[in-house]
Amino acid sequence: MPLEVIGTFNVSRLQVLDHNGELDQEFDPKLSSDKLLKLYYYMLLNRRTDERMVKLQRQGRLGTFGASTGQEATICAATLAMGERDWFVPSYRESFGAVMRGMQLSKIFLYWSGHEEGNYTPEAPRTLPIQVIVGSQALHAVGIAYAIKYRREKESAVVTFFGDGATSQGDIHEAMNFASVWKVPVVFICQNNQWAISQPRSRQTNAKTIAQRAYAYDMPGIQVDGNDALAVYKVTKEALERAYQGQGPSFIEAENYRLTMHTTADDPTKYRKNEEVDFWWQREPLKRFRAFLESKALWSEAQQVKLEEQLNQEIETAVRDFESQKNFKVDAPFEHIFGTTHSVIESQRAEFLAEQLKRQQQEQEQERR
Ligand SMILES: Cc1ncc(C[n+]2csc(CCOP(=O)(O)OP(=O)(O)O)c2C)c(N)n1
Ligand SMILES: [Mg+2]
Repeated sequence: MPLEVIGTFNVSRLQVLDHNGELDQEFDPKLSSDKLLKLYYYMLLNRRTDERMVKLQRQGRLGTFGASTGQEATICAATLAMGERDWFVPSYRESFGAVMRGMQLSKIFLYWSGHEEGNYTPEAPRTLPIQVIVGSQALHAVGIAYAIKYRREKESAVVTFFGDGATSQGDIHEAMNFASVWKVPVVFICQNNQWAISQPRSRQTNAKTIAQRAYAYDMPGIQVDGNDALAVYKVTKEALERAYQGQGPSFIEAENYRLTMHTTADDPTKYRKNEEVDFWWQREPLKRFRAFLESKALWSEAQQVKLEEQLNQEIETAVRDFESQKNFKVDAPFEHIFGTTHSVIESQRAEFLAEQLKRQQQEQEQERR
C-alpha cells in the first residue's frame, strides 16, 4: 500500500515595515495616528529607561537587571494589541508592557533592587509580575486561560511571553500541549532574541524556525519580524481575535535581537562578535518606526527633541520616587507564596526575621565599638 500523506505544514513570516521603514500596504494594520504615536512613545521610553538603568546599576544605585534594548517593538506592539480584559503574563524582558498597562515606572526599579514592593502593582490590572523562572509563566498563562474559558468570560484572553531559550524547557511544551487540548484563549509569544545568555539560537534547536513547533500542537503558528512593530501588532491582534472567538491558542515567533547584555552581570563581548551586533543595530526597531512616522508626516526632529526632554523628566521623577522610598517590608515575600498562610512558611518567616534581628544587633554592636 502506498504511503499516505496525513500531515504537512508550512511556516509564514510577516514583515510590514522593512529595515528602512518602508510600508507594505497590503499588510498595513491601519493604526490611528494616536496609536502610532503612543507606540513610539513607549518604545522610546523603554529604550531611554534601559539606558538610565544601566548607569544606575553601574553606580551601585540599582541591582542587576536585564535590559530589553532591541526588543521594544515586540514588547510594545504586542501590548498595544491587547485589551483591558486581557491578561499580560511576562518574563523578565517585558516590563514596559506592564508600564503601558498602567504600572508605575518606579516599580521596575524597586523590583530590580530586590524589593517585593515592586511586585505589587494594583494600578495595572490583569498584569502579572516579572517571572524569572524560565518558561514557567507559560503554565500560569494556560491556567488563567482555562479559568477564562470555564467562566465563559467574553473578549478576554491571555498573552504570555518567553525567550528562544525557554522553548527548550519542558514547561513551554506542557503549556502549549494543554492549551491546544483544552482549546483555551492564549497567545504564546516567543521573543527569539537569538541568545539565551551565552547560548546562541543554533544551540537551542536544529529546526529552521521556532514557529513551526506550533504545528506539533495543532495551533496556528507564524514567524514575524520582531523589529517591525506593525507586523507584531497585526499578528497579535489576529491571534487575540481567534482566541475571543473560541478558536483556542496561537503561537508567534518574533525574531529580534538582544542588543545589549543578558543582564548587567554579563559581558557579551566574551561570546559574540561585534559584526553580528552591528548587523542587528542596523535592523533595530526604533529607527525604522521613526522613519515610517516621518514618511507619514507624523514626526519631526522638533517633536523628537521635545519627547526626549519629556521622557528624561519622567524617568528622573521615577528615579527620585524610587530612591525616596525607605520603609520596605523585608518579609513581604513570605506573604505571597500561597494564597493563605501556611505553617511551614510561617516558621521560615520567623527564622528569617530572627536572623535579620541578630544581624542588625551585630551591626549596631560593631558600630558602638
Ligand atoms: C528554570 C530556569 N533555568 C535557568 C535559569 C537561568 N537563566 C536565566 S535567563 C536564562 C536564559 C533564557 O534565555 P531565553 O529564554 O532566550 O530568554 P532571554 O533571556 O534571551 O530573553 C537562563 C538559563 C532560570 N532563571 N530558570
Ligand atoms: Mg533569548
